[in-house]
Amino acid sequence: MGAIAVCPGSFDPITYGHLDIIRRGAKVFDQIYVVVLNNSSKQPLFSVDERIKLIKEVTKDIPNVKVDSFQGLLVDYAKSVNANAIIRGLRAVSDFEYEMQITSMNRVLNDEIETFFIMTNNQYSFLSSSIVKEVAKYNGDISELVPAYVEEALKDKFAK
Ligand code: COD
Repeated sequence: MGAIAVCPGSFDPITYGHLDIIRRGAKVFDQIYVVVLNNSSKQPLFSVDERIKLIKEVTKDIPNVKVDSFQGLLVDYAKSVNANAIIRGLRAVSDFEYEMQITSMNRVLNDEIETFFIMTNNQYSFLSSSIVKEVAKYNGDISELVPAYVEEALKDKFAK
């Protein structure tokens, strides 16, 4: 069995920052499950099904990526797909405290699963789904921030 990793997130919606982490992770791990966690307290713009559709479309050229969703604890999902690694992206020092907290909690819950951090590509260090939504809402240019397919989905959402 190869090395299997889970790449969890809200992905509301997926951005070039996420995609960069997924692509780089896919070069190191044999199989990556990109999983939309469905129990966030945040009110999402896109439904879980819409987010999955967007992720599937923009990762369709990466053969060792599977897309899924889950409600519950990340470590339980990881166990269910035999993953022993979690991949997270790090943008800035401001991400560190939060990441440290969830990594430590996950280790308490299951110490067989190791978390790996991938440093953001400098060009995406400012990028988040929230920023993309904010700019898209006011018709700003987001073509450098998300794939064209996601850009269209955002335009449709805000046109309604
Ligand atoms: N560059 C690099 N990485 C990036 C960028 C960027 N521009 N943008 C986002 N990322 C990374 C983030 O750092 C993160 O690692 C990943 O991409 C996903 O980001 P988001 O914002 O879509 O998702 P989050 O951080 O809101 O996801 C949080 C989870 C849903 C994973 C977390 O809350 C969770 O595990 N929930 C399940 C419940 C659980 O198990 N709880 C116990 C542990 S506390």
